[in-house]
Amino acid sequence: MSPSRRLCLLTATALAALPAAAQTKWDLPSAYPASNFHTENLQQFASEVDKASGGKLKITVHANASLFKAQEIKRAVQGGQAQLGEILLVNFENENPLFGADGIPLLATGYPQARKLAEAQKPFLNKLLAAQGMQLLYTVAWPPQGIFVKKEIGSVADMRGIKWRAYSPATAKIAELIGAQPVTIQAAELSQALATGVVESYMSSGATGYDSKTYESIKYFYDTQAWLPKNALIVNKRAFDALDKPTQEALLKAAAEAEARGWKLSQEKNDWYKKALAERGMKILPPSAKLSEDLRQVGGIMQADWEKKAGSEGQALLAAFRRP
Ligand code: PCA
Repeated sequence: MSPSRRLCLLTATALAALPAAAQTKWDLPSAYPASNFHTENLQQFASEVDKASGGKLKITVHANASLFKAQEIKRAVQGGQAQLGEILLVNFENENPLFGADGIPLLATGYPQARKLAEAQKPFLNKLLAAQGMQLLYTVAWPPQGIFVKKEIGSVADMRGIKWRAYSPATAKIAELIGAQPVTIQAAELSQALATGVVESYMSSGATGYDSKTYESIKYFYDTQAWLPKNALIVNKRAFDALDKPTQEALLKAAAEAEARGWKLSQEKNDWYKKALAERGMKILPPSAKLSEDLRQVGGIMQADWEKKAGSEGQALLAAFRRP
């Protein structure tokens, strides 16, 4: 065989082997239902990565905590059991208080402030995650958090003794401060906990109220707009580094677009979710002056606590947030 013909054959063999060898498959565990706006955003992100990488990177979204529980996703990404995953940042406040800056009641209310807090928090998250072998791809806020409760309330004293669902250390702390009984339950198990009476009240967004069919057992939602916690999409650094340069760029570009789209979706769907709850029989009410004042006091205690734990880095984060 002539050398040029041998080269030709080799090239043909190499090309034939290329599609299979060059395709990478990633798993993306998430903790919320497929119809939730965060998950829909992840799906779109995955299909855009597929397109932009020419089919080289295939990401499968595993919704509703079907692969890992909400609290386990971060460790799974760190250990490489999943190459990337969506986490709720405030769940990791006990590991480092900087993860929980967006869970402090009434520090940042409404979308413009939440955006500002996200920008202030980002460099700290980048650093924390890098030290753990991971990288931040994007963050998107949940809609503002309000109180789901079975009866009308005028102050936090009206919630004393009730069974309160917590999703994070901070929401458990609120229960403690108002004299309620906290039970930690991830979103994927909330509708069952409500139906069986394990919990009778909680703070979260209209989105989770809708996803968990809370209107079937609870009639009141107090729209306190107390904070906007964020989901974050994180990737294992080794998995990221193993991608070729164009695929890495495709991934980062799709992530930046998903971040912009996600914040917009969150804000647009906030009203949609509240309307959907009202149509299903819930009363959506503003908090009374006394209830607002009580929550402000709770927030003050929690912020002081957080500042003590977060030290000088916490101060730097708050200064960045307050910078005009
Ligand atoms: N929903 C999630 C976290 C914040 C929110 O709005 C939950 O309730 O678990």
